[in-house]
Amino acid sequence: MLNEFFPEIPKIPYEGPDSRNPLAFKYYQPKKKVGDKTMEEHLRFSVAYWHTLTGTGGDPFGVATNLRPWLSITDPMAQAAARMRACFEILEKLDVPFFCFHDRDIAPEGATLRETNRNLDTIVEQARELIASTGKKLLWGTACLFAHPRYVHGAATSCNADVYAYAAAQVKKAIEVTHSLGGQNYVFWGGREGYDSLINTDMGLELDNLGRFLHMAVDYAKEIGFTGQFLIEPKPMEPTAHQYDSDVEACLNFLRKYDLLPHFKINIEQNHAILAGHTYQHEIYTARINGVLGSLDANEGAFLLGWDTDQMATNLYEAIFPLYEVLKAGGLAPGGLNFDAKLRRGSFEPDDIFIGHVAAMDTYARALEVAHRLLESRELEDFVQDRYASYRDGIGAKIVRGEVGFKELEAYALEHDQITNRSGRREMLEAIVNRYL
Ligand code: XUL
Ligand code: CO
Repeated sequence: MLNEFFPEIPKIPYEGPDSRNPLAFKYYQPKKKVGDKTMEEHLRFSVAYWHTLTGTGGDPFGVATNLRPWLSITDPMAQAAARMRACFEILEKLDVPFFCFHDRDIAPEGATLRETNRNLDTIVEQARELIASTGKKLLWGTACLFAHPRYVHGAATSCNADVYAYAAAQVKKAIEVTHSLGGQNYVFWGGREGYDSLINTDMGLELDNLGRFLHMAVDYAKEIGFTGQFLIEPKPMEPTAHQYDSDVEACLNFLRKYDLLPHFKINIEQNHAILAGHTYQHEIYTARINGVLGSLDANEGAFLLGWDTDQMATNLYEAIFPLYEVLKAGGLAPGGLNFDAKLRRGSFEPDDIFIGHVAAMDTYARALEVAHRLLESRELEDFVQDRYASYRDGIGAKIVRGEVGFKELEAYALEHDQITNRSGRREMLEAIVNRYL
């Protein structure tokens, strides 16, 4: 096992719920069966390279705080290589099967696009060897189309066609790299694809251009034989005032309008859902009933703050219903559960990386068991089924079968205008859920 950067951290053991060791699992047992799959098969955990390896701990008000062993290496490529080795050490010690990255997380930009591509190739070669020797896998790759100043006005929705072309070249390369590492998905999060103000924006052209861009990606993937799942990751705001892929429903509309629906599913992030004024469950449920649930970015936003805090998910209750939806959808694969989460700025010591992931993995493992028991019991399912019983026969069945119009319904209503409703029993159901915690 790799043991270069965190010699004091062992491979995280399972010690069970009574353990008081922050570096031990209380609930996550990869091979434990939950229903017909193991925890590992259900959860498909992934470490997010940008937060866990490249993140500095800096925030808009203060500089970097993270203490990381590889930061003493000053040569940028040597430091990038060290980070990649550290990534695999983390994956092995945590028993996490997957990782995700943006192209620029793993290798630094050079002076030219050619040099940048060469840097990327060098680190990708190293990643390929580490994948081969450890059996770890790439859940998804993506391109960072938002950090560099060239993307100040967006990438595929930039007002500048040269930027559009550069972004296309970058995504082409990122898809090639993802393909070459056996990546199972490729993500498009609309970094700066949106607007700050409509006063200087041609929204129609920008959206048409984004549609064209994604078609080019689909065509190119086909050309090189990349069969991984393309995913769009919605977010309503930040960094722009309005992000075009604002929530699952907006993405569905966009994908339908531009004939992209057959080629894309959705990667749903908790913090983005709550910024959109939705729950995580709402977004996953919406994706499920529209057949586009692709993958999850599992994190937690601060409910009192209006920005993307990307906290490690440790709130058990908040994790249950997302997994309830995943179970109802029949699972996430080839998607997974990516910890797009950063440690708090104050949690800056190297072992916080492990403590944070163990806490989040245990949260999701325990939530999975709760969600599974709840679903198996059918306590909520039966209640909901009964609540809509009026649509199974009589006039309701005719509505569902499309056999009646307004005239027939008016005739029915005139004869049945004394209406009785039944309680929705929300509090009773919430108390039922509490019994499963
Ligand atoms: C940004 C975000 C991204 C995507 C990948 O809010 O979530 O890190 O997950 O580009
Ligand atoms: Co994300």
